[in-house]
Amino acid sequence: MKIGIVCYPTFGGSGVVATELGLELSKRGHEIHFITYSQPVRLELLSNNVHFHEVHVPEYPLFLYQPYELALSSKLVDMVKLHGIELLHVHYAIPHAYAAYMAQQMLKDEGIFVPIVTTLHGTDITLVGSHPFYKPAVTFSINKSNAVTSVSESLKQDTLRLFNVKRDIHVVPNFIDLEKHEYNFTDCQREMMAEDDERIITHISNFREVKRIPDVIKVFYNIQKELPAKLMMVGEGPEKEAAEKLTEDLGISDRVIFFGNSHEIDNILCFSDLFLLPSQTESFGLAALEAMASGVPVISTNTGGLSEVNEHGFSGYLSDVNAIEDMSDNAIKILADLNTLSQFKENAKIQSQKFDLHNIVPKYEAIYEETLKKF
Ligand code: GMT
Repeated sequence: MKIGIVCYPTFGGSGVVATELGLELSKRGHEIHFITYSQPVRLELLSNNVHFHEVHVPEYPLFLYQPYELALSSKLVDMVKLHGIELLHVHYAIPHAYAAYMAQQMLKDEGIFVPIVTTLHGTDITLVGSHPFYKPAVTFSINKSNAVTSVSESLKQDTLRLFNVKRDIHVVPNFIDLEKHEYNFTDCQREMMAEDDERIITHISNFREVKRIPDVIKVFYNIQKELPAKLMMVGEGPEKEAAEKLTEDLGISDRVIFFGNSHEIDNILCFSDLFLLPSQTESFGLAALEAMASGVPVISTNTGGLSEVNEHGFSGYLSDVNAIEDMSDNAIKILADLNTLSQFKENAKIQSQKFDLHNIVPKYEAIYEETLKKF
């Protein structure tokens, strides 16, 4: 199949999933066209069946806001015509599903029909999408898509609760390439980061409010009172500065490393002992899955889709949002004893196998085939 993929090309989970999906589909013989405003961060290699088409938004002084949706829908029309793209798979409803629908209508006028598969990722539904400002456009875009998928059962239920959706929603969980995470502990130069007796705790996110960054620091503060430990904070975002200040106020700044955005996530996870994800809401929690695939147990909240990813008492523990003491106690329970820690590390790997890309990507292929058959 010739598939056009539209996504946010940044470090966010939806862009990562879209990119990994495109790369795997290309290995399975499909021709993939990424159409977005810059080359997706995890898209390192282009080949004869992986293409990237950049959407330019010409600056025009009359516009206070440059119209990205317009530029995207025009680019989609051009690329479908030029490359014979048979199906558009758009990740994140806003504004991608909306722009794809406009492109579909323009193409229809020229006698070309291209179906749209929309994947809902989370914040497009739970945070941004349900805002009264966007709700009519998001409802419209979901209902006009030819197939809709969501990354967890919890997100599907949220979508049905928050929007008047008339479409079936297929749950296709996020996935992981397990081969990429087959590191040996000795490969990752742990000694550069911490002493042998120190435990390494890691958090990776885009440091938005929804991630509850202060809770990460507070849980770590409690852990390091009981055990020698270091905290690796990976990512950039609006909450980062306040987090740095909090570590100083708590007198633990010498034990916390802020990496910023990193292309070495696999390496950081390789030397980590525990992953913290105390989010307010999380439709799936791809970062937690990546951690588990690297053998890192997860302390998370029990919100949204996290309980579909992290298994309480097996791959880690789940607590209520804001339950700092409970999260700290659970973390210490895992970290204090080396046998317990290695059992949880093993379990985390086993849990991640449920999301093996070889089992999940065919689900998308089946949806594409079924959708194409209808038209
Ligand atoms: O929250 C983020 O880190 C970014 C956001 C995005 O849209 O890229 O992530 C959402 O999609 C990811 C991929 O499906 C999920 O793993 C995240 O849980 C989800 N974020 C939220 O629901 C807050």
